[in-house]
Amino acid sequence: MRTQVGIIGAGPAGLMLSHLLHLQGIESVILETRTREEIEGTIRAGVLEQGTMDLMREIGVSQRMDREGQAHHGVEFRFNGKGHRINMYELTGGKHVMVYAQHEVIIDLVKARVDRGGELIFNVGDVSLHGVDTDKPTIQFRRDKDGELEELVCDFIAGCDGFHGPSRPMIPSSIRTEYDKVFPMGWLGILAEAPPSAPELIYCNHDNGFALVSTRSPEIQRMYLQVDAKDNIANWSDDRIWSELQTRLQTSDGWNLIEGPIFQKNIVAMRSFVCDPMQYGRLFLAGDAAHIVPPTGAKGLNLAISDVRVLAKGFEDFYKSNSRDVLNRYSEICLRRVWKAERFSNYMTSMLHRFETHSPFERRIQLAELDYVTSSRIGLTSIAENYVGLPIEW
Ligand code: RFL
Ligand code: PHB
Repeated sequence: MRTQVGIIGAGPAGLMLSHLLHLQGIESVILETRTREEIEGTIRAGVLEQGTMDLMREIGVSQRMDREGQAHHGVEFRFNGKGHRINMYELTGGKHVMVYAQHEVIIDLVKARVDRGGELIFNVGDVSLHGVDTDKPTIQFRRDKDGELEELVCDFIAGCDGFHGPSRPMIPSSIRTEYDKVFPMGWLGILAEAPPSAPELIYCNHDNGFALVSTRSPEIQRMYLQVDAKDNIANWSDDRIWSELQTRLQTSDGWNLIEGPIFQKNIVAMRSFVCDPMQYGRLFLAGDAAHIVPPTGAKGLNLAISDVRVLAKGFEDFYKSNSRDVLNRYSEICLRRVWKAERFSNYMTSMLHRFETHSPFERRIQLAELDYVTSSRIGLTSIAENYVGLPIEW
């Protein structure tokens, strides 16, 4: 088998890249270890930046997002039992975010690829990369996990295979620097059947730890609680979760958190990670394969999308004008934006969570930081500008 761009992984990065390439008349094949049902059912991110939303519209995959997604013009920071609204729309000159779940984006992108005859091979096994520093890199794999070993010959390979995929280790360790920070806390996330308790997301700092109120639809709500990274979900009964959410989110103005049956709960670890460079020979990494952010800034999925935007442009220039300029600078262009998203995610995480190691002095500094950013126009604008998403600087 042969193709122009072999894509490993059908997450947001791989699917979006394949669709962008298709629109430019460039062929690709996606190889994915999981089944279509699995990728379409995995609950992850929820917030799309303005740029991600604009791109979905530009490429004709936004019908359901525009119908079912929720445009949010503001976000609340809550601390000391009081809410402070950040009016992103006004502060950024009309930009906002869209609350639309990642698995819905996946469903829309898979459909767009399948409807246009795109080649997506699900449920593959034994995926390995070969000759990434030659002109004809190849990917070996088995269909249905244990079929015959097959080979996909490519001009380029896009490693969109997430944090644990086989692509990143193909960049020789002698030229690869990995920057890593593991946080001592995790997020316990729930999905509950209940009406929304608030019109916008609430990021809450409390003495007991962070809490986040998000949403999925008028009937389904998504909430998170800071827990210890080593905590076990078995320690968290539904009653304990609600009681802790109620405590952390309580205000003095009569605001009410609406409870309902919890039908999904899990704990996710929090880390920051960056791989530099994001390319080697004819291999290009995109999304979580190259970098991870803690979820506090809602940036992971959006970074995956901005990476493949740059990569698609690089391939377009290569095939249409034989120019390698963007491809050569791929890593440099992406990392500039990636590091700013790492900075913002790290900042939001530090400002909003409780750290065991904080002295009473550091705790007061944290609250002063929150007070400053929610009361100064410059502080507010900085949060708003980063939250709706920074531009790609070519
Ligand atoms: P993905 O989504 O991990 O997709 C990688 C795909 O590669 C496949 N794969 C392989 N395929 C073939 N061969 C192999 N050997 C393979 N190994 C792996 C995997 O099966 C998978 O399908 O990476 P991608 O495309 O880079 O997308 C990144 C995003 O998924 C991720 O950054 C976000 O989910 C992070 N994130 C959030 N991002 C946001 O922008 N906004 C949010 O609000 C937000 N909230 C979150 C989040 C992540 C969370 N978790 C679970 C870590 C909330 C949470 C709780
Ligand atoms: C979500 O709705 O899953 C969500 C929202 C905001 C975040 C992270 C996750 O910062």
